[in-house]
Amino acid sequence: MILSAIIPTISLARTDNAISSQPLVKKITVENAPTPKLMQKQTKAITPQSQPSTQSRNIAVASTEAPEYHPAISKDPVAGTLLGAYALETDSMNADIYFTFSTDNGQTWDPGAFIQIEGKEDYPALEYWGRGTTFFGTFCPDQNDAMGSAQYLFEADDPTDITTWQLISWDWTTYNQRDKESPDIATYSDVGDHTWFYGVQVDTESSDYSGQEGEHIPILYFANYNDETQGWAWWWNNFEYSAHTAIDMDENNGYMYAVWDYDNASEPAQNRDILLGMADVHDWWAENWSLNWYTVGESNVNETYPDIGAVGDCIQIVAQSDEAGNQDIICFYSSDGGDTWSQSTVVDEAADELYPRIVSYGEYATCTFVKDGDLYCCQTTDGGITWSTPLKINDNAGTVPVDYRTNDITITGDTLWTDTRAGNEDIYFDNVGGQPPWPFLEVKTFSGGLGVSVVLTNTGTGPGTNVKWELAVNGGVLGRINKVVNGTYPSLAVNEEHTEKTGLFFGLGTITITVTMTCDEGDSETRTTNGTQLLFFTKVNT
Ligand SMILES: [Ca+2]
Ligand SMILES: [Ca+2]
Ligand SMILES: [Ca+2]
Ligand SMILES: [Ca+2]
Repeated sequence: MILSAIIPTISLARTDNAISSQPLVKKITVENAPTPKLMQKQTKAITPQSQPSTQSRNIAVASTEAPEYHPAISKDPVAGTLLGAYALETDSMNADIYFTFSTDNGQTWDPGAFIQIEGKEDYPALEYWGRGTTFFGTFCPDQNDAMGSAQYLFEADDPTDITTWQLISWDWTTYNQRDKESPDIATYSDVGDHTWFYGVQVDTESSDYSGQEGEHIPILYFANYNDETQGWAWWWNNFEYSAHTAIDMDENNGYMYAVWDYDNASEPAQNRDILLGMADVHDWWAENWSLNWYTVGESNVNETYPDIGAVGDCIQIVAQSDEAGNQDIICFYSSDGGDTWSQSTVVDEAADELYPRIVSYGEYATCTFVKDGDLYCCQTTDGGITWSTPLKINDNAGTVPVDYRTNDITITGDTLWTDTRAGNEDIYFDNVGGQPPWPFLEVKTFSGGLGVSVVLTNTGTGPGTNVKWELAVNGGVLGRINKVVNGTYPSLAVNEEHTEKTGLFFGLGTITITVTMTCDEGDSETRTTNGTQLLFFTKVNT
């Protein structure tokens, strides 16, 4: 069934609920906010290894006799490469994190590599960086690995070339940290030459650091923007008994949104709430330690197991709710970068719907959850207000472990999950549909000569409609060069190319060449370059 409880956005209050007159979202003022602590990084080796692979409609990605579980997946939307990770338990004392990749949309998976560390690593998380072919990841250390304080950063500059993979780590026992639980990572790539600024990791851990002690408290990690050998850790003992973190970064503006469920001790009637931290990570580059905290949730309801997606100021938080006496999936959503929030229901049948995960692509988002041993997905196309009827992903009924982080999903619907159909836990893949085909307008080349010419194209996954373009040349001595040509393509197919020219013009001096493209689907492109005009001849800087 489809479910949509649309709550008015203006007051932030659930006006339909007589029990609660409290606002849904409340700002938290933190006295004596902590500052981050700095630590040198270390590196570890990665061991290549082989693994078998078989195929069906649901595709087996990793299916040894050993238990494989807690998969993560991310996609490079330009190259189309999928990178996956999962934990493999070799015995009761050891599990390792395995990484695998696919260059054919998940039909076949490379043996990849695993990271050999003593003890049981768990809960990998992966994210495409947003630029080039780079991915970053992390995972939870063993509880004896630096007392469970070890922070790991996996980096794959090219996911298809294991020799480019590396593992960086930090040992936070210097600051008496311990007992990390289940980390997540969000990436950000608009960082100029500071390419080691991967983004932000979040986790829950405990601290014995004098004056900043706490049990099960939120912690954020990020690179030192000014020194690639260092990283920061920033823990918040104001929020004890937090759990189940997730983070996403709005790639359009560098805002990060992190969530935990936590014990709202200051207001016991709230039961558990969602703790939401929002920050502009650009501030941190200047060591301007700014992070705004909010609680999200209702009185007399436990909101738990949150996940979050954010793109283009559209944010969706999905979580479990026990308001109806069983577990349902709810969504808190915002379309203005977190200024105002509303609540909707994703699914609320009588059975327990558990462990939601979400991937957001603006107004569109895909949510998965587990029910009765099956994995389901549903979508919103209106920013979280309404949700489609859930579809079952696994072919065989009742084979998905009812377990936190038993699956992961990409924006294009590529899903990895744990499945026991063959008698033990294996990793399976399927595509459940996601972001619709989309144009990506691009200026392929600029060239000079007798006038300026450019090659315009669409490198996206779907055609662009009503593509308007303009090519403008300005400058010269006394600004006398001002040549503009423009036009419209009714449709621009994927990889279709057009060469557009200014034609001959006359002038002398430095020029600026600007190309703009727009289309009805909303994609736009502006590219600028400089050149020199020598009478009839144009030289373009490349
Ligand atoms: Ca291990
Ligand atoms: Ca609550
Ligand atoms: Ca339910
Ligand atoms: Ca297995």
